[in-house]
Amino acid sequence: MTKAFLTGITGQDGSYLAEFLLEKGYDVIGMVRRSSTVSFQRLRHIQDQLEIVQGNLHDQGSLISILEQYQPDEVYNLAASSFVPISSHQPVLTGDATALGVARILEAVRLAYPQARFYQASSSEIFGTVQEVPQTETTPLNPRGPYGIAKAYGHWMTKHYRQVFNIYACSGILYNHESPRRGLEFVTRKVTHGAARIKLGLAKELRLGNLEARRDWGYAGDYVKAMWLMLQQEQPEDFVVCTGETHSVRDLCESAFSYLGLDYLEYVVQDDRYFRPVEEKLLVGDPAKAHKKLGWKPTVGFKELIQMMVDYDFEDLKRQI
Ligand code: G4F
Repeated sequence: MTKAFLTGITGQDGSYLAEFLLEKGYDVIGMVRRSSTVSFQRLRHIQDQLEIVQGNLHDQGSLISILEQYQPDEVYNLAASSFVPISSHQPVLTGDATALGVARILEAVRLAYPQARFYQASSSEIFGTVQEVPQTETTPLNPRGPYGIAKAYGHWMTKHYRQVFNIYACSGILYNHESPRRGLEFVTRKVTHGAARIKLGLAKELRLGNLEARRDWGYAGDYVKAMWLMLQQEQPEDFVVCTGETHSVRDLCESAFSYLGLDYLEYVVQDDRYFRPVEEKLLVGDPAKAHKKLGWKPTVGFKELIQMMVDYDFEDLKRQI
């Protein structure tokens, strides 16, 4: 049986990837940090098929022992503190987990099981104030803010271990990817959940930041397939993974509210509290390399994605009333 080891298994991407790998017949081992409140909410339907191990990206020894014990064929490093604004309030913690955590897990691979193939969850945030539009795998990195800077470190370390230690290591430079399993603090889910609450009479308004901010939003279930494909190639390489299409937060509101028969202009309020001090503009990727070399293409478009999320939130909230 092919074995995969995942950090970040309890998150959105971890749950979709675990599901995908189980369907492929993998033995899936997921690392969780010990805490009194670990949430397995996204894994409940597959939890009995997973092997859950205690470990921590802050603890080098725990990573080495896991790699020694399980000798996984594939390692997916998905764990990170993923909400960008929080990283400005916790720059040291962000650096320790999202940057040094990558070095620690790569060291564990090198020392304990260098045959493993390694996937690093890189991010479009590494491009920061973009140096070209659209961004490709060769666009210079120019991150701003602790999150992007930490992800850029992880990105370069992955390249370093590939080039210097000959480890099959690659980074997926993923643009925003969403689903009904997205955290409520991210704008897509905040909007779909907020619109569903208003429709059900549970709220009267939705307070958001910059409605003109634009992002490339794809479906997380599609993006985990690209992660897996990256580890099935002959040579390890980095790939930009995105739809190549951007929409504004305003478009997002329009789609979600109109799907529920509502006019977003009557409910959405712009609130300074949710504006970012610096807004990344023109984050637009070119997925041509992933299309060509991986044969990967997104299957869920923007409107379909938003409708899927609204449907989920509406039904879920209705059940709770
Ligand atoms: O949903 P967001 O918080 O995602 P963001 O910051 O783009 O980061 C996500 O995608 C990155 C790239 O894949 C990942 F690296 C990262 O871990 C995370 O998954 O915000 C999206 C946009 C921003 O421009 C923000 O200013 O929405 C704008 N926005 C407007 N009003 C808001 C709000 N964002 C949030 N979270 N809340 C608002 O009220």
